[in-house]
Amino acid sequence: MTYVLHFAPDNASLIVRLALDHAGLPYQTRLVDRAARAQETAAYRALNPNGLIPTLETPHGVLFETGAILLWLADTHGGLGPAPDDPGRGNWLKWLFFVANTVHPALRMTFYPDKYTGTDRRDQARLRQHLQTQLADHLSRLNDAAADWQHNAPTVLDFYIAACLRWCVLYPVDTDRSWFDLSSYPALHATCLRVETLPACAMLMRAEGLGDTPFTAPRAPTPPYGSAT
Ligand SMILES: N[C@@H](CCC(=O)N[C@@H](CS)C(=O)NCC(=O)O)C(=O)O
Repeated sequence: MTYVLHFAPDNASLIVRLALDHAGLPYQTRLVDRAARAQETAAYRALNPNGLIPTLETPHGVLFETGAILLWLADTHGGLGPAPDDPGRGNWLKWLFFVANTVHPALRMTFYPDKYTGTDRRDQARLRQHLQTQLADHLSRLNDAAADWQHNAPTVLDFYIAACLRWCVLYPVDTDRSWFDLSSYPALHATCLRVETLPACAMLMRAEGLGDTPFTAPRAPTPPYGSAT
């Protein structure tokens, strides 16, 4: 059995796709049709009870949560991050968990504020503004700590960070996103550039219609099929 990646274009599944392609691992894909809210169906929830994307089917069971999938792939296959006995492993793990536990959830709340505050638009705007201030701070810290997590070879953490930064530029589509400027974070910009030049990124760009500069100068996706939101 090869892996099966349940994905939607420009969703967090793109990070797992990058990891699979970078490691040269065979996998199939299954589109989660977000336009039809397929992530909420009983069939999808049987795989991922949280109803979120991505999900990865493996010979050892179904995995969900982006950070867990990335760490599992890195540990299972190597070449995607420092091995458990690498002296740099601890510092790398700290920031991997920071991105998975703090940066990604904060972004998620800016994308779907209604799921956290309810339907009042002013509450949603207040939450979003507060989170964007926090995110700018989180990204500064991540930028300043690059020596801890940027390794000689790209790791799944580079993929995770590049995706989060892309989303800062593009989402939510109907709001002011001027709080974010990639050039303010030189180390994070370097990560975007590094990821963008990988063969795995060329595969991702084709598969999900992410344009020529998906991380350094993102544009709205034009996926061959499926929808991002
Ligand atoms: N903590 C989850 C978050 C994943 C997540 O927010 N996925 C988004 C797409 S990028 C999603 O499924 N959105 C659909 C929804 O919330 O209904 C993870 O890391 O896998």
